[in-house]
Parts: sequence; structure tokens; C-alpha cells
Amino acid sequence: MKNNLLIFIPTYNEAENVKIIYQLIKSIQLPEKFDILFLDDNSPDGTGEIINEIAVSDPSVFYIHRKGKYGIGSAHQAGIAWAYENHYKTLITMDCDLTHSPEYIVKFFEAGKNSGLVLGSRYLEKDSLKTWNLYRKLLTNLGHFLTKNMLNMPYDASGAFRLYRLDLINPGVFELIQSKSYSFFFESLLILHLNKVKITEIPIKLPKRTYGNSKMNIRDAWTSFYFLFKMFKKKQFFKRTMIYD
Ligand SMILES: Nc1nc2c(ncn2[C@@H]2O[C@H](COP(=O)(O)OP(=O)(O)OP(=O)(O)O)[C@@H](O)[C@H]2O)c(=O)[nH]1
Ligand SMILES: [Mg+2]
Repeated sequence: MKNNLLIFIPTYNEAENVKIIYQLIKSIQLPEKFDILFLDDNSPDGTGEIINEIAVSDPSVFYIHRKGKYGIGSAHQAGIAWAYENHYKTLITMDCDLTHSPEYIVKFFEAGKNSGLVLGSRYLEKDSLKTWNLYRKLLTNLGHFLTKNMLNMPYDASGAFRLYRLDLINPGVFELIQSKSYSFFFESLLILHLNKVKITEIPIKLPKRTYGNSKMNIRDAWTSFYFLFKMFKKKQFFKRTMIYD
């Protein structure tokens, strides 16, 4: 029998991290039992095989293997769809690269009692991005400035460390999201916000990645900025298309 809570982690070339994150998650004490879903996009470094090994020894671990790298946004979409199909009430999403500390899961869970969506925010405490290099800090702060002002939302819109109360959100709302890449995060946030889902933030500190490489490249950043302008216009002129009824 499956549990009510699912933790979802998309992976692409995370061979050094996947076992560590699994063990860290298993070591946390939560008031509820939970399952874990990994979605791997055919990582050339063998991440998929490591996930299979973990799943063999732990029946609460599930996996999806896709044939190619279809993007982080589409991975989250697939994780959310799988969670609905399997009747989970609560979904936590996080990165595999050890930047999202599993210790925060308890706080997400607490905040999720009164919200439809809980976001881990890097902008509520001053030193959240202390170990990041200047370029990444600038890029992230620029993204935050733009989403805040163009989409008129004060939240940390580009982070993946989140909790969704699927039992409070109609699955049709998620079907309105079009992004396959990093813009998924602000698009999904805007759509949930426009569909009156209650949003709460909790402060998180984000260390930089220790092992492996970032999958976000300049092209992804540009695509996201382009998509942000598209969302800005859509919100002005076609807001109705972003509301589920
Ligand atoms: N399945 C799948 N996972 C992906 C894809 N792109 C990124 N990921 C995973 O999504 C998570 C976040 O990716 P990162 O490369 O860390 O992106 P980021 O956190 O924005 O960038 P950094 O801060 O530089 O690490 C990690 O667990 C990745 O392995 C993809 O196309 N498919
Ligand atoms: Mg990362």
C-alpha cells in the first residue's frame, strides 16, 4: 500500500548524489510515512542504475525512466501527474544535488497543514546564498526581481523545493502549465496563484552544489527570460486562459 506523502526528485547525472540524498531523506523523522519517486532522464553517468538498486532494497522507492533529457519542467510535470494517479495527498519536490537539505522537509510538512503550496525561499534570510559565486547570485537575484515585478508575485518563484497539497488542488490546474524547462517553476507558481491556491514560504539556506555539474546553461536562462515576457503578456491580455474552471 502506498503512503499519503510522496517525495519527488528528478535526476540527470547525479551519480555522486543520489544515494546520499536517499540516505539523508530516510534519516529524517516525519510524523507520517512517505514514499520517494525518482525520475531519471537516461543519465549517461549511470544514475538510473543506482536508483534501480535502491528501489530493489526499499519498497517505498519508485522510479520512472525516460528515454532522453526532456527538461526539468517536464520532469516535474510527470512527477505531479504520477502523484495524482497514485492518489498521494501531499507532494514534496526537491533537487538531487544536496542543495535542498532534507532537514527542511519537517518544516515544509508543518507549513503544509495550512497551505496549498509551500515554497522554500532564498529571499527571507540575508545569508541564504552565502556560498554561491557572484554570477549565480546575480542571475538568481535578477530572476527574482523580474518575476516579482513582472508577474506581481512576491515569492521565490524559481526554486524547486516545494510542497503541494494535491488533495486541495484540482489536477486540471497543473494541465494549464506549458513549460518544459526551468520556466516551469514561475509558470506553475503564477497559475497556482491565479487559481487561488494559498501560498506560504519558509526560509531556506541553499549551499552551492558539491558534486556534479549544474544542468542549467545560458540557453536555459535565456529561454526562461523569453518565457517570462510571454507570461507577462499572457497575464495582461489572456488571463482567463490561465484559470481552470
Ligand atoms: N529528469 C531530469 N532531471 C533534471 C533535468 N535537468 C535538471 N534535472 C535535475 O533537476 C535538479 C536541479 O537541477 P540543477 O542542475 O541542480 O539546476 P539548478 O539547481 O537550477 O542549478 P545549480 O544551482 O547550478 O545546481 C537536479 O536534481 C537535476 O539532476 C532534466 O532534464 N531531466
Ligand atoms: Mg541545483
